[in-house]
Amino acid sequence: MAFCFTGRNCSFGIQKYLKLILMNNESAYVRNGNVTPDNVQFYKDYGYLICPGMVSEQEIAELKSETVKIFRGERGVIDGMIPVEAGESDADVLKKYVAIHFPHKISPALKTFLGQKNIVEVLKKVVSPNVKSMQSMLFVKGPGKAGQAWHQDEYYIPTRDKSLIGAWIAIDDANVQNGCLWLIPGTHREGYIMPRVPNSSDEYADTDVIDVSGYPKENIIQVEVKSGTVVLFHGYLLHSSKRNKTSDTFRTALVNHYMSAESMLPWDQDGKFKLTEDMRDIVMIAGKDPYAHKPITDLNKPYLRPEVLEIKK
Ligand SMILES: O=C(O)CCC(=O)C(=O)O
Repeated sequence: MAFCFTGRNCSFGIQKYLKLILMNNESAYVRNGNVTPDNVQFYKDYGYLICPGMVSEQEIAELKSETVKIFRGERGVIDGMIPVEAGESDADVLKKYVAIHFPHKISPALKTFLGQKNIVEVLKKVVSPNVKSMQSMLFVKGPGKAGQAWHQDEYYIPTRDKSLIGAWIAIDDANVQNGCLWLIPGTHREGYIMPRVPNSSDEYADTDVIDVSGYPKENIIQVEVKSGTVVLFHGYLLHSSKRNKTSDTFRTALVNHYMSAESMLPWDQDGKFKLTEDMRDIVMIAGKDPYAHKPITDLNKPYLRPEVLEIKK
């Protein structure tokens, strides 16, 4: 029998042990920023890597302070922002929001952070020596806020070579209670964008979801991580996060998306922009840009994530 990566077609005996094997597999962990050949192989096989301590305490403190400034409107007021009242605490300000898309467009600190050196070193090994970034998202996900339904990021950001990768940076500790990431290892290898059905779970903000009921529960991983950990995951990997069920804890995370610079990016932002063969609102992160003869554009504007996300038309 061929080895099954997702567990969907495994016999029960194998299913039971797959999660255990993955969670205890040292190859899933990038230690001290040192990417080993086993890490690279693990990413190919299972579509994710966990990098504890990849972002320093000082960088985390800077990200926290920048998050507050962004949501207080100090980096520019974004449509939908609620004016801050005199004396309002940071927590009370942040509780009003779920996330902002493209914060690097207004925050020089977050634009610089796209090139965080430890993350770049991993990307160069698992994606390509030539890497570009096209999007960032800053989640605050305060108490009670809903999570993101099962999805694949390449549904939204289609590359031509399946090289999309998310670098999910835990600014706060993330755990099951406050809505950590959930992944189904190996699903990126199924190699296609899966159909979506209406969502009926109030765990999620989205009106649609990929039905994951065919995967054994044993193979779905809850990625509980400490602040400063980076979780890297493939653009075809099934992932989600549930509602923050705490009454007083945020689950702040910055997600930067990257891809190989060799691939063009036919991305129309869910119909927001005219579809072109290569969306050039990018930031080069490493190596050479084969398309440097084409100008870099400034298309995307930051926007606040709505509490309910409509199905992509
Ligand atoms: O952080 C989350 O809650 C969800 C993140 C996510 O789905 C993504 O980065 O694509």
